[in-house]
Amino acid sequence: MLLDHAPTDTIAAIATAPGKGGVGIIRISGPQAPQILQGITGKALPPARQARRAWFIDAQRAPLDDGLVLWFPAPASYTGEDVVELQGHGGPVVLDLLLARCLALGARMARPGEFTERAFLNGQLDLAQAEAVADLIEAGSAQAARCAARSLAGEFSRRVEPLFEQLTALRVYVEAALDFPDEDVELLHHGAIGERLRQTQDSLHALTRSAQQGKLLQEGIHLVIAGLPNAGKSSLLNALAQREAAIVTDIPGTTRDLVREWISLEGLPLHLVDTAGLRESSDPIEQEGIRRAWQAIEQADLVLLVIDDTLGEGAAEAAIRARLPARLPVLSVHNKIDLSGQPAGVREERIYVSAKQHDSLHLLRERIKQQVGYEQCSNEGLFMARRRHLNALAHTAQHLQQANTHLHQHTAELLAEELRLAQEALGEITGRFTSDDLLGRIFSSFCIGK
Ligand SMILES: Nc1nc2c(ncn2[C@@H]2O[C@H](COP(=O)(O)OP(=O)(O)OP(=O)(O)O)[C@@H](O)[C@H]2O)c(=O)[nH]1
Ligand SMILES: [Mg+2]
Repeated sequence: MLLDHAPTDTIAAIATAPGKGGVGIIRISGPQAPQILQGITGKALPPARQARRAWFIDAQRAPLDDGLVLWFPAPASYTGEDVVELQGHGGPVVLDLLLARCLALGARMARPGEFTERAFLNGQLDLAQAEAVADLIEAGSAQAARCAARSLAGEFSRRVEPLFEQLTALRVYVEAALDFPDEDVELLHHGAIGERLRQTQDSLHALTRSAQQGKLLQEGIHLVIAGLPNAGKSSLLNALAQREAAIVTDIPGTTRDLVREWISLEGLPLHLVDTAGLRESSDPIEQEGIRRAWQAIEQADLVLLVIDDTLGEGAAEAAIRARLPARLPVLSVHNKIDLSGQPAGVREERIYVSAKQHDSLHLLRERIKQQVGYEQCSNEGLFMARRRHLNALAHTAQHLQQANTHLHQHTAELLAEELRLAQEALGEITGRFTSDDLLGRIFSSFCIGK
C-alpha cells in the first residue's frame, strides 16, 4: 500500500492566494517545522495550537514582519505531521522573504497539493475527502460548495464503505464455495448469492445516481447554441444570461467568434456558448467562425438547435443534425413564436419560445435541467463527486454484471474473480487501491499551499 513511503522532508508554501491581502499565511509541514519556527522567531516554541504574536526575523536578526504563529505538533494537524503556520502581512514581497527564510532554515518548496497528499498518506483523510478539499476551493456555486463540504466531512466515503462491506461478505461466501468444491454447485445454486448480488447492484445504482448529481454540480455542463444564421441564437444567449453579451442584428452572419457566458441554473453551473450561424460561406472570417462553432459542438454536453419558427425546420437543419456527434443530446428550440403565432410550450420534444419577448424561457430552463438529469430539489443528501469516481462506480457495476453472468453459468472461479475486481474498482474511490501514478495526477491538480 501507500503508507510505506511516508515523506521525511519538510515542505513550505504560501497558503494564501497570490496578491495583496490583509493577512498572508505560510504553512510548513514536516519534522523540521519546529526548528524552523524557532529559527524564524528566535524564541522557544509557543504552546501547541494557540496563537502567539511574534516578530519574524532574518539571519541577521533584523525584523521581516510582525505576525502570529501557530504550532500544531503531530499527529493533531492537517497533514498529520508537525505543522507550523506563520501569519504575516499579506504582501507578496514580505511573504516571499518569509518563505525564503523558511527554505534557508531547511524546508523545501511544496508541490501543488502536497499538504493534502501528506494528509492522505498519513490517514487524516481518504482520497475522496482529499479531492473534496480542492473541490471546495474551486466550487462555482453555493450548492457545489455545500456538496464539497459534505464530501469533505466523509459523506461520500460513508456511502461507499457499506458497499465495500457487502462485497466482502459476498466474496467470503463465494470463496467458501471454492474451498469446499463438493458443495460448490449447491452453494452457487443457492438463491442467497443471487439475492445479495442484486442488493449490492441496487445500492451501487443509487450511489451512482447521487454521484452523477454531484459531478454535475462540480463541473457544470457545456451547452452550445447552434443553428442557421439569424435564427436568434445570440438573442437566446442574451435572454438566458440576462445581459446583452452578444451582438444581435438582423444581418445573417452577425456572430463569428464564440461568445461565452457562465450562468447558474438553480445551482447547476451552465457554460453557454453562442456560435456563428451554420451555412456555406465564402467569407474567410465567417468560415473560421463556423469552423469554431463545430469545434465547440464537438466538446458540448448538450446542444440547443435554434430554429426560426417563421421558416420552420427544413433541409438545412437536417444537414446540421446529420453532422452532430451521435452521442450528443440535442434540444430543438423553435424561436420567434411572437412572429409565427405558434403557442408557447413543449410539443413533441420541441420547445416553442420567443427569445425577444422572453416567452417560455422557464420551460427551456426546465428542459435543460431534465435533459442532464439535474434534480435541484434533491440537493440534500448530495455530495461532491468527480469523473474519476463515476468511472470507478461504472467499472464496479460492469464487474458485478459479469459476476451475475458467471453466477448463472455456475463458474465459481470467474465469479470470485469478478467480485474481487468489483471491490478493487470501488476501493479506488477512497484510495484503498490506488496507484502512485493516479495519486500524482490527483494532487498535482491542486493549488500550491493546499
Ligand atoms: N420577433 C422576434 N425576433 C427575434 C427573436 N429572436 C431573434 N429575433 C431577431 O432575429 C434577428 C437575428 O437575431 P440574432 O439573435 O442575431 O440571430 P443569430 O442566430 O445570433 O444570428 P447570427 O449571429 O447571424 O447567426 C434579430 O433582428 C433579432 O432581433 C424573437 O424571438 N422574436
Ligand atoms: Mg448571433
